Amino acid sequence: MTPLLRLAALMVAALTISASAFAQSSVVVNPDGSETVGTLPMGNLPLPAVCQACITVDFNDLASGQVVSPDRYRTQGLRIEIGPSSTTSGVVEGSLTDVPCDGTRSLKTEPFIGPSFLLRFPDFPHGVTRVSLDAGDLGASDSDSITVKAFSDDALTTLVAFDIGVMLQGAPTGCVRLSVQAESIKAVEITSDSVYVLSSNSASGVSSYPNSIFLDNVTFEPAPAP
Ligand SMILES: [Ca+2]
Ligand SMILES: [Ca+2]
Repeated sequence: MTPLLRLAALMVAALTISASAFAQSSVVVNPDGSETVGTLPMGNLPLPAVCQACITVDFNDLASGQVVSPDRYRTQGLRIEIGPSSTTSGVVEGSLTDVPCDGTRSLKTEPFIGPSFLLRFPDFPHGVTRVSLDAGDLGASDSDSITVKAFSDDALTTLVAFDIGVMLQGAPTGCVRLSVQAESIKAVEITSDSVYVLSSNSASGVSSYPNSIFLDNVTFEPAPAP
């Protein structure tokens, strides 16, 4: 076994342990440090970690399939765009049904597969210091390796923090809570490498569904003046 294969085998073993733990508990801390939050009855999801001056947008004001203009949540300091890592163009809209994170409305893109989410905080001159969010998918479906990247500039050239969460193929409906922290975050892109493996013995047995995730409970803390 080559070192790379051995590493891959170890990762699969760790993820398998994580998956079996998931089946027994609604909240699991994954090997990468993210938390897996199962679908819980409305109102039972733990609130985002308390922080002073935090602002949370829960998207519960949206109707099913309602298109979200980029500045809909601007009064709360949040702008939502389609991200540059998208594989197709699209729009952001309210989830249709069977929402995965806490039984409430979440965000999806239309089309569901392809467009990524980009969050900006244009009304805070020094950006925000932390962003947490819930991201996930309906089960049992593809695996979603979800990445949150935080940038210190509007042009997305300087990466200052990132977080990763994994939802395995076949995992039940659920979300991972991911968070990034830095002195000044101006923008956050959320992407997912999502694949469904029909046959691990054949490249043609792997289907890709990039960025096929739901998003909910975006929480952020405005940065103070330096
Ligand atoms: Ca919600
Ligand atoms: Ca997916």
